[in-house]
Amino acid sequence: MFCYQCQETAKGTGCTLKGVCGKAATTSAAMDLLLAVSRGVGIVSDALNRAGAAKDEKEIGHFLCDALFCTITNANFDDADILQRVEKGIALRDRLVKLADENGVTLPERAELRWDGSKASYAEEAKRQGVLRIANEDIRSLKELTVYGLKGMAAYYEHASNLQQADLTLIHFMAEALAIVADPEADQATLIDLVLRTGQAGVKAMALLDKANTSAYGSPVITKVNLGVGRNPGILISGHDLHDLEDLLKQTEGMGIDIYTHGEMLPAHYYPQLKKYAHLVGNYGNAWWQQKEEFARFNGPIIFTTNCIVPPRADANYKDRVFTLNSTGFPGWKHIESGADGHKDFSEVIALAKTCRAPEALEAGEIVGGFAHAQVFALADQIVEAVKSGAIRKFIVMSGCDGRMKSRQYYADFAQQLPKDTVILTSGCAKYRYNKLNLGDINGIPRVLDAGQCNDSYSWAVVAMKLQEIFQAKDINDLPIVFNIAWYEQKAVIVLLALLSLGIKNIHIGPTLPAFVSPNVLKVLVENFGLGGNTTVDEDLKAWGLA
Ligand code: FSO
Ligand code: SF4
Repeated sequence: MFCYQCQETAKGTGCTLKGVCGKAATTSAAMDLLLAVSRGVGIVSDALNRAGAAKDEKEIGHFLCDALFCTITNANFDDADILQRVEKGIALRDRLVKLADENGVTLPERAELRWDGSKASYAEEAKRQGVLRIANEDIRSLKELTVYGLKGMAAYYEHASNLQQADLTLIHFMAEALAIVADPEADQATLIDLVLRTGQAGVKAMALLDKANTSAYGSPVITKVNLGVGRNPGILISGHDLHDLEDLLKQTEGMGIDIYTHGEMLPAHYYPQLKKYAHLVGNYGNAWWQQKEEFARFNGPIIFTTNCIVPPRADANYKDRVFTLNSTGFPGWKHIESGADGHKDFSEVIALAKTCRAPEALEAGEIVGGFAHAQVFALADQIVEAVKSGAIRKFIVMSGCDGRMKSRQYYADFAQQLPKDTVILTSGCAKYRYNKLNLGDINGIPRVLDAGQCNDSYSWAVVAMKLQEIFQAKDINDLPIVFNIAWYEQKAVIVLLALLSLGIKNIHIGPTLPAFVSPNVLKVLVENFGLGGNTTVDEDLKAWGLA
């Protein structure tokens, strides 16, 4: 196997025997195969799009998003579940090829279309279709950068489509991008352009999800979230899909069961139409990587709506109480499919919860969040005044992910050592490094403003554009905002590409630079965008004039 798509990749270069995330070589092969089949579907769909031929757009969109999403780090560890997608994909590809034939559409000569899809050749084909099939490291780097961006975009699209939002141009872009990735002749200039276009499409995908979430549940508002526990049995829900949480809240109302969020689901508490449920009682625990210890003390059922899954220890006391949804999966865990009406039936989870003890408290107190763009705009006068008076010197966007590496202590230290006249703008699970540090406020404005999930980084781009307008700054980079982003998986890749496409420069990413960015591609990113890695807290504070 070879996989270097996340920040924790082995030795900072690539996982080759087994993933640091727990991904087995067989799972990696199944994912390589699924990505190849997705490229196949992309190639034919793209050709049909260009010819204006009618086809089942919903099926193609669903297949591509689900396939890409399930190969994201920590989303799916179930080989059989991944391989049934391969089978589905081959059938879809072949149907599309037939359609192309009937419509007189010429298809390019590609390995992804030549493979017959026979089960006997799975292992052999997976070997041919891995990341290292591309010999030139710069071409490989640009193609993988695109694919990882597409994975993040697919995840966001899936959530938006669960809330009945759609944008066919995004699905068409995914198909086109996959077709270019499959083209052995695609040169560096084409691929650099493709990376930037992926970022632009990423902005659209995040805007679509923002619209989906806010039109269904209202705009996030300032909210205090309880960190303690109650006496009722609980159900813990993790991941990003708000629609699944709503289904669960509706089905558990008045049953004496409390619902707790974990990890990236924390921002659900900020939405008026979700926080109105009295039995959505609090957030339990921290970022994804602490789940083994935290789940062991929860006592009730646990639901994964999306990544990030950490494989449990063999003797984990919770391993018979976990359920996966959507594109996620884990061998031995129960998977709940959506019904024909797009809703999920949680009765099995609820029946189990009734037999469980209440959760054990991990901590007590409250944290504050809910600062997505609408809430920040509502406070605009106060914020602008604080900037004009010098009470706020700088905003530091510290969005992104948390992870296991010790070097991530940097983010807690950086937050703590920031001067008191600075405000942290955050989103994603990176916040767990500093959202409980009590960093105080500036004239009533908290020094850590949490917009929400990783996709809500979109809010900070919207806020930056608004501030540019208010301060009549010529360039968005003239504002007192700097970006110190923590990354882990591929959703952070689409967030980064989206920020770059909006013209934001001098972004620092850490705790390490991506292994999949080759030295030459890095040079392009440094020269054009001033992108760089983080260094030490002292040096970075100095570089931003904050020491
Ligand atoms: Fe994973 Fe975290 Fe939200 Fe990331 S829980 S790591 S960018 O924030 O994506 O899924
Ligand atoms: Fe390794 Fe990350 Fe790939 Fe898992 S997702 S196999 S940890 S590079």
